[in-house]
Amino acid sequence: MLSAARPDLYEATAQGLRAEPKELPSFWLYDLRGSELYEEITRLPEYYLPRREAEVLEARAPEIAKRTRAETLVELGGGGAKNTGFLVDVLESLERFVPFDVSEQMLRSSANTYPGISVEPIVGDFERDLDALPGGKRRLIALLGSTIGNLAPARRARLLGTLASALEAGDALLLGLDLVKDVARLEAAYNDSAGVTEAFVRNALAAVNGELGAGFDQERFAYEARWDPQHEWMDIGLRAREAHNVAIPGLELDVPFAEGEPLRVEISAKFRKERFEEEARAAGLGLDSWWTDRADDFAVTLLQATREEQP
Ligand code: AVJ
Repeated sequence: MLSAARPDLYEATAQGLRAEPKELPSFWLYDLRGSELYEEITRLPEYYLPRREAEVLEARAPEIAKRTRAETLVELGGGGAKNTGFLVDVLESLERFVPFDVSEQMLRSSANTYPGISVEPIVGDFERDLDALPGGKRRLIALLGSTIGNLAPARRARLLGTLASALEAGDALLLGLDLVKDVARLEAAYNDSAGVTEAFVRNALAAVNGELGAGFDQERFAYEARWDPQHEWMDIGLRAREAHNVAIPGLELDVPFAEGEPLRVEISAKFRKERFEEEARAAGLGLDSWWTDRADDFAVTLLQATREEQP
């Protein structure tokens, strides 16, 4: 599975490095080391997301259970997101838990067992392999942690559309969305004082060096995570400290960087209710519920396919 995905990854990597501005697919962030660092991020005082989401899920799990009466819970890209536990505990009708992740390693390490519930992991990329979703009635598909914020708008629209067509009557989608807020708090969440987020992002360079024999020199890049007010996303990556070339033998590529040139490694979009509702509607999804924590930092939203002709 993974090796089948690599040619696409290499193609996307070459394409991103030739693009303007330059970009490295965020896939490179999540190797074993990256996943460990992400775990560490979720415990940082500045990184409020998982705690805010936990607050909402803990408070609303009974209501989610009542509204969905889910028999199958699918967790997309769940590696590291421990928050599904709140749902499993409360969904009385639950028979099956399906963690769905690109990383087999991640699936193995997070292979919780729950009494009376069959755990059926799927190794796959939720942007490509949703065909692999198991059938059955009353499925609840969860994409938590604001993971959807890593997708640029066109990719997000595509994913929401695919999910809308995958949902049958009685199924529901549960999304965790980080909300637009005070810029200082957003920037602090991605510029933590312990430097863990920087290490996490720099690890993407190390991963490309390791797998493609690339010559990224950490010293020649500075870490940068800043709020983009126009797109309302955090723009996260590295910036060349000086003009230089990076050889990538595995891609037969030599990448020139100008002094000060940015290399984006990920975006993390932040959401607003009205705009997201419109985005969902356009994809064929209707909002059933929208819950936030007391501070209005983070939203959890429950959606259903509308099955109406799109204009
Ligand atoms: C896992 C995508 C939700 O965007 O906040 C955390 C990844 N990157 N710190 C996010 C991340 C830097 C995270 N998500």
